Amino acid sequence: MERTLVLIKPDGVQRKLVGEIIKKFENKGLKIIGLKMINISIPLAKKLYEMHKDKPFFRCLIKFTTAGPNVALVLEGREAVSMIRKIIGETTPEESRPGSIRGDYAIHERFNLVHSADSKENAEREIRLLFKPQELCKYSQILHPWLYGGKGIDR
Ligand code: FUP
Repeated sequence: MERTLVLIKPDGVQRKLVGEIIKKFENKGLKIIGLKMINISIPLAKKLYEMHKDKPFFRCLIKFTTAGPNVALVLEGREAVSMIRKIIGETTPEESRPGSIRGDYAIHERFNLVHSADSKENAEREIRLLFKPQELCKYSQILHPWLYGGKGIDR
């Protein structure tokens, strides 16, 4: 099953939207396999966003990412990377559809509450940056067949 990295950014924590945001992922059927609150150091923030290092907003982005605690999650599910990008919405809040996290709760492109990896490769890279292997939990969920089908339900 595909997995990906999500960060609830410092604005999400300060605005008390952590529960609301996690609820969206859980309601969709995604499984939480890693979860922690972290202060991201400046060097780690620079690694996380290294693809943006030449952008004019890089310095402000690093300052913002390190301005307060983040909540990091590893979520697992079918097509997790693209499903989660849809749930989050577009980078620019005005282009994000109502119903998406940024569409409903964000008003500025930097203070857009949530980050999620944009490809499977980046998801694995970001998971490695933020979680130790032993911090990820393997477990089965009783709901699984009601989300994906299984013996006794559709076969
Ligand atoms: P996304 O994948 O939607 O999180 O967006 P990007 O990877 O393009 O950008 C990463 C972060 O850079 C955004 F979440 C917010 C920040 N950013 C700015 O601060 N200003 C901009 O003009 C664009 C992005």
